[in-house]
Amino acid sequence: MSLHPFPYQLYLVISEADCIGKNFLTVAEEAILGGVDIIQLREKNDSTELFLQKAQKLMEITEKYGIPLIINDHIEVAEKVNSAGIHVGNSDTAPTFLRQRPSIQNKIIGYSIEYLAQLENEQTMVSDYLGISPVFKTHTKTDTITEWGLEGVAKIRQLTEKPLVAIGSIHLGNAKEVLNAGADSLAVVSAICSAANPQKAAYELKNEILK
Ligand code: TZP
Ligand code: MG
Repeated sequence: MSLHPFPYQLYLVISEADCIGKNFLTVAEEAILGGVDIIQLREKNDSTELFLQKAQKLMEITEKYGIPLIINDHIEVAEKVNSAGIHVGNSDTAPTFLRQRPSIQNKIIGYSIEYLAQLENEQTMVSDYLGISPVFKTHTKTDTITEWGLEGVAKIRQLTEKPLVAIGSIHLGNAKEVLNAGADSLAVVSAICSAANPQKAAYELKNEILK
């Protein structure tokens, strides 16, 4: 059983590099004002120190609005900012390890599903939510294995009762069909970070989810 319910339907994954020409902290705040329910900070190339600095600044904003902050795959940063959660992929630190680590074990643990056999492993069992990664081909992350498509989302839905967070080229035009296929939550980078008006983009996505 999951320790955490997962009432976060619109999930922003953010990095400084994905917010070209904008301040990522401003994008995050606007996204929250537009209706984002949860934010993950995903910095793949930063030193621990830089990642930590960004996480601390972002935490000030997420705390102000009572929005959970998830740290992508960096235990030390997650511990130091006391994030609400941590998200790991298939080749990162194992969720079973995270569940045993006192400073992490009560956090929300997210785990990306890149192939079906993962659904049978213990990592899936101990995770609070599963990322369906990616649903559609995306320029934002290119080292992916399976493009699940809507059929893949539906198949995963049949095989698990864990909350499912869909990610990969999700936007206003396909949001509803991804939800109808069985996702509980939609995670986006570009649809909000690259939008001319991130607040409006978040608002429209949230409205589409709630429709
Ligand atoms: N994991 C799977 S796809 C992806 C991540 C982090 C990137 C999604 O970005 P976008 O711009 O919403 O397609
Ligand atoms: Mg990772």
